[in-house]
Amino acid sequence: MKFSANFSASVILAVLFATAVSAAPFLGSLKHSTTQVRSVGSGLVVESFHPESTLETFGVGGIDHPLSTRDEFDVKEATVSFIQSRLNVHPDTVAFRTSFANDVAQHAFVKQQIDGVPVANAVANVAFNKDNKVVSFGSSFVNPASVPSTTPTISLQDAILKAENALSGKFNEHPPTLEFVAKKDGTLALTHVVQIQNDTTGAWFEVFVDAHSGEVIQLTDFVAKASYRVLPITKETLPEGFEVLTDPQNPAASPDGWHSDGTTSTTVTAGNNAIAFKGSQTNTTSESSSGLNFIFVQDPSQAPTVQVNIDAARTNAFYVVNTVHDISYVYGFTEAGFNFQNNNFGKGGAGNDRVTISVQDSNGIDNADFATPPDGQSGRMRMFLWDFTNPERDGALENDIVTHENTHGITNRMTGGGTGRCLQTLESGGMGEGWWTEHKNATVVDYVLGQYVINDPAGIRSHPYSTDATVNPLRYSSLPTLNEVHDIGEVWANMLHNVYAALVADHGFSDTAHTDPT
Ligand SMILES: *[C@@H]1O[C@H](CO)[C@@H](O)[C@H](O)[C@H]1NC(C)=O
Ligand SMILES: *[C@@H]1O[C@H](CO)[C@@H](O)[C@H](O)[C@H]1NC(C)=O
Ligand SMILES: *[C@@H]1O[C@H](CO)[C@@H](O)[C@H](O)[C@H]1NC(C)=O
Ligand SMILES: [Ca+2]
Repeated sequence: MKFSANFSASVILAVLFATAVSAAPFLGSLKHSTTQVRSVGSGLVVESFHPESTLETFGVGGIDHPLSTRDEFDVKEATVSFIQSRLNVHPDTVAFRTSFANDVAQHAFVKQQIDGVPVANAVANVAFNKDNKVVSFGSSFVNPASVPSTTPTISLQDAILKAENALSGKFNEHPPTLEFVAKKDGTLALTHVVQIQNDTTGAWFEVFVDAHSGEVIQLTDFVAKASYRVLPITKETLPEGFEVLTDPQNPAASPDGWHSDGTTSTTVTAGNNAIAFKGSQTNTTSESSSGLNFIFVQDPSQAPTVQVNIDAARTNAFYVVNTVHDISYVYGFTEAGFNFQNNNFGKGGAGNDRVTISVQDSNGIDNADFATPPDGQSGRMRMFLWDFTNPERDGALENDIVTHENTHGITNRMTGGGTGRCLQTLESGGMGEGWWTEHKNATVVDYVLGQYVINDPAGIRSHPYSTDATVNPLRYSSLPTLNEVHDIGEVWANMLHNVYAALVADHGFSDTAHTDPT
């Protein structure tokens, strides 16, 4: 159908939506699910709007679509005719975009279109089963109160300038489009859609500039944010309290973040440096409630094995191992230094060896371990439950234990050229002990390992690590009397603690030491 812009829009809308059943209303009460406020660039605040969506499911058997009686199934025609009948809209309103099929279903995706212009934030999806019946239908189609002219009054060139200034970046030459955006007040805006990047900050936005007013009215942030509810790396044990951290990764060490190897992205605790799981290595999906939001509120009154506590534990272990990866990376444990990464980004060393973290591993109790095969094979971390308390406690929630295990991997890889063969004798094995990350300031306090899991302030070693010889009398000369790897490790750890204290006394403490090795 071809009409002049204003005429067609109002007539089509009036007719098409007169009896619409599922076109989304603009409800102010749906604030949290429909709007995203972002502060960007030079003080600009943009409230992006995503119309409410409806979802209907029709059981595994599904329901017919209007073209079901035809011999040939055409996913495009079936989708368009189903949406047309379900929403009681004209076929021209439904712009088929794409589809894909897997073993059990075929999924089709469409955009709403008004007068030939797509509505960027009004979409729908239909799933068909193998018998070509409709099993589910989701829609955020809108019924706008008014439609502006489809001829821009602001030129594309001006829109690009606006976007570049507002977002502090450069237009990246990706072909711009002209699209409608449904606004919260029920109106539509015609927009120039351009991509803006800033190579320094890594920012990458899709910017919707109103083609009549020149205002930036909507943003898509292509840089995925990840949030984790964890015990931050400068805290040692759980009573110090969880915090929600957003994007804690260091781009200098993990250029594609913690959930991508450059080719495959995930929304679970799996990425280029580590994968954390309970059960099998593929069993990471249930923890991912929405996107990259790993917000699981650990419940200390319940067993560590209830789902939310498993999820909290693998989130924390994943966070700690990735953080230790990023810290050790800037100090030289890089791809060429035989570190643990799946993709080495062409920077040397052997890849495909991210750390596998088995939380609540069923093969042990009251312990944890780390196996370090040669560069090119994954380091294997196993975290066990501790049964000193009721309910039991989870080693994955005590940062010093996770860090301690992880540093076995670092010391075993950084000695002997990545073979994992070097620290095999008793004394050298002990040298793999005793590294930690919880220093907060220049005050070097005595250090206790494992006090949370065994619920004893003295921890699991014979003495706290201390600069005070009356608190910890262990010296290098103690070694000949010791015959167990952890006992020997304690001595080395205490020496390391004293070296650290001496360095801080001489050079001071740096708040940015975890990201800035200078
Ligand atoms: C990118 O961001 C940096 C830091 O905010 C800023 O100094 C620079 O001007 C921006 N680049 C462009 C092209 O706007
Ligand atoms: C997956 O993890 C759950 C706990 O989150 C566990 O009960 C189940 O046995 C695991 N399944 C496999 C196949 O490992
Ligand atoms: C300094 O660090 C010590 C030990 O980590 C801690 O107990 C203390 O609260 C910290 N002080 C400040 C001001 O953060
Ligand atoms: Ca490696």
